Amino acid sequence: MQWGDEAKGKLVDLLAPRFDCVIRYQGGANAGHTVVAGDEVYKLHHIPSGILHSDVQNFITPGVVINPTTMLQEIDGLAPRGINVVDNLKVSERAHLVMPWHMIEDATINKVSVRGESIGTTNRGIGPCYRDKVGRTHAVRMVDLIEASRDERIATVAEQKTTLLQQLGATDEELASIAPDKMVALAASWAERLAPMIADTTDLILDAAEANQTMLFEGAQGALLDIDHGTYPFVTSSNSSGVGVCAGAGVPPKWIDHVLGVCKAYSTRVGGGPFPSELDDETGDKIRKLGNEFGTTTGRPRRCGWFDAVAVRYTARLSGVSRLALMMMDVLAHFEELKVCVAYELDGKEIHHVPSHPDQLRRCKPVLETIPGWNSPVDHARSMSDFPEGALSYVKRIEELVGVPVGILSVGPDRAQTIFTE
Ligand code: 2SA
Ligand code: MG
Repeated sequence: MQWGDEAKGKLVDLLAPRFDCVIRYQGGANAGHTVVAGDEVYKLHHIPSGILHSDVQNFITPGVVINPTTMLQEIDGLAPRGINVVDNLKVSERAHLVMPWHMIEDATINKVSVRGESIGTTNRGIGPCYRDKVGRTHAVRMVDLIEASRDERIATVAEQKTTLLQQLGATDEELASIAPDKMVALAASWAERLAPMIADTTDLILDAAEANQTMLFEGAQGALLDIDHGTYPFVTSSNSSGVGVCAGAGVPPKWIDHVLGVCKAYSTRVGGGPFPSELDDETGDKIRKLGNEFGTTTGRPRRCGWFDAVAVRYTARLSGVSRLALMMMDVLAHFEELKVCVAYELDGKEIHHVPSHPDQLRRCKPVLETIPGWNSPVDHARSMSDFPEGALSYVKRIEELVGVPVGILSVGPDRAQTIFTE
């Protein structure tokens, strides 16, 4: 519901046993989903967070971009921990591949200042891969790996990319690393290992839906990073809000009957872009420390701020959210007072929407409402009656401001630290 890192991975893992399928529909290895199971901590990037449950079928669908090298590393890291990915994951033939040249391009993009600020991408080749997907001429898809024309296709694109990257100022070393013969060999090695997982996921998912199987769609990044509806251009390159499910996974809207909006009890943002409720002070540092707010993929410190009800009300409406999951409540347990952003002041006027121009959003000053802190730990809470009155008032105020009831509260990374409100 925000700018990512709301602890979606924890919830997907927790809810997965109630579903037949868990499905990733957008993004790629820029995602960092942390799942804690007992003493084990899993950091997932490509692999859906349903993978820890052996009777759940996981899918990576056409809207996702895949770096096979890092996906195979992830699979190899899970195998010794007893997680059998190959038998429980299907990867779409239609999904696009993040190629080594996309990583080089991304590093170039990150040096470019857009409207006075760098986007601050994760350097995982995401933007350049989606750009090639939309551009069509230089794209490589999963299905290309298992077709007879593979070597020719890869060599042709590698040559074209070498010319393009030369113009972009890539170094000789970078260009040598994407030499056509190297890329052809790499693609062949990927094909060998990925072949058992490559499938027409669109067909499989439609079959499953028609057979009344249940599905959980796992978003990555956050709704405010959505390419069409987020804080453009400081966004990721996919539809990371709820509206991305149908296009990315290949399911008609009629199959979606419940949307759970995952948000933190405060706000964070990693990378560039305006952030009206940001706390560039000791309070922000305190949230970062208590919440361990550092990027799962890149380790970057996350920017921290108060809960932004203007932004979350927008994304809740956009994604059709029926229940909120309010995460990281434990992090707010040690404050005398808390604030919530209830409106923005833009050029002397109070507004209640997220402006579309980054300069306007940058000029927005948060209108803050002060709420007394409850100042006592809640990480032990296992039912609603374990929460102090102040914490419940905070939750109630967020429900009012966002206009959606809270269905789940989370007070720590452990599966047991999750409270269902009804
Ligand atoms: P990109 O790499 O092209 O998708 O970057 C574009 C913007 O999207 C942001 N973005 C993210 N924001 C929060 N969490 C993400 N995943 C990782 C995590 C990030 C990390 O879970 O911590 O480790 O740094 C994620 N992925 C992309 C990114 O910061 C840019 O603002
Ligand atoms: Mg994350």
